[in-house]
Amino acid sequence: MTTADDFKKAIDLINKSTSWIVTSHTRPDGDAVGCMKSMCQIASQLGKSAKPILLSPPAQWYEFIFDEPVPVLGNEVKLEELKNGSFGSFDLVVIVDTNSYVQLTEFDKWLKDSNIPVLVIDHHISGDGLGTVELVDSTAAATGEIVFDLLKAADWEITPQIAEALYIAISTDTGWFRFDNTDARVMRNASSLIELGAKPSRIYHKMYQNYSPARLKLLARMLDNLELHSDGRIALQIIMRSDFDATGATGTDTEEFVNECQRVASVEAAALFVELSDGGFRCSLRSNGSVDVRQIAQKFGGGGHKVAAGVNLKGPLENAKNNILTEFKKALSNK
Ligand SMILES: [Mn+2]
Repeated sequence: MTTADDFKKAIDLINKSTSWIVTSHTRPDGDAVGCMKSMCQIASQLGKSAKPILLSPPAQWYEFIFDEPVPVLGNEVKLEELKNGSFGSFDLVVIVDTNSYVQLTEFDKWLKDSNIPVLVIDHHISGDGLGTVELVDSTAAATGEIVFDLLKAADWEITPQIAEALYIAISTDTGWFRFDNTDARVMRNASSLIELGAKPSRIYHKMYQNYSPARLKLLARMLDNLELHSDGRIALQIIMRSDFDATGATGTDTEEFVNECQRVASVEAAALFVELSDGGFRCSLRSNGSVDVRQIAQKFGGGGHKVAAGVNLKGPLENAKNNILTEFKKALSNK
């Protein structure tokens, strides 16, 4: 939990700074980009400069959140430009929605060598302690809730733009208020953010009703290949490179697909395997609460939360599938 003292330290650190670089984890989700956007807004409101940088390309349906495209490290910005200062000089690093080196890809190479203070705002249980000051609250459903707490603690103005960004953060990390982490605090925060100017119908439309035809076709192929095991308690979903080729969809199009099979009543644990160009698989894990998928992900070098986690697995597919299926079966039989 975060204390009043933690917020005071964060506010002091912010007040002392003038120029921020703001980032989040690789494969940014709505919580990551929503918090990045709100921190950039706070900086400009306080008369400071803030440069956002992403560590991998965002899904297309998050692009509306930023006024202009955010540069991606390794694409528009090279590591060298961070190191030699041509991307900018900074006196504060703001990292939201992660506290782990592995989730920062190349950025960690710069971070480890820089002596700039770091403010971490995160809601994950595990972390590497990257921050000079850390606002870590694992009881928060989204990092957006902690940013909201910070704004209130500091008595900084919450503009409609900030309210919208924080609503995006909280609504996406709770699966639009459906997941197990949707509690009274989430609903209170959502309600306050609406009063502050967030427009749920606009946000929902921008984020959830803007599939490309290619993405819908990819979803259809994935559902067509759905595998159910253990009397339907386990669901495995698979997307191969050939599915991308056949539909024209891209990697970010698979976001949230892992949740689709949870429409089936019997499903307690689910996995989505997405084949990568190196023949390995990115595997997303979900649970209805009866299986701790973070433990399973950690066994293979991944991480996450109890009900949502991720891990990269070696191919071939049969190998990746068996690893997860065995762990799911073990966890269900221990129940
Ligand atoms: Mn999050």
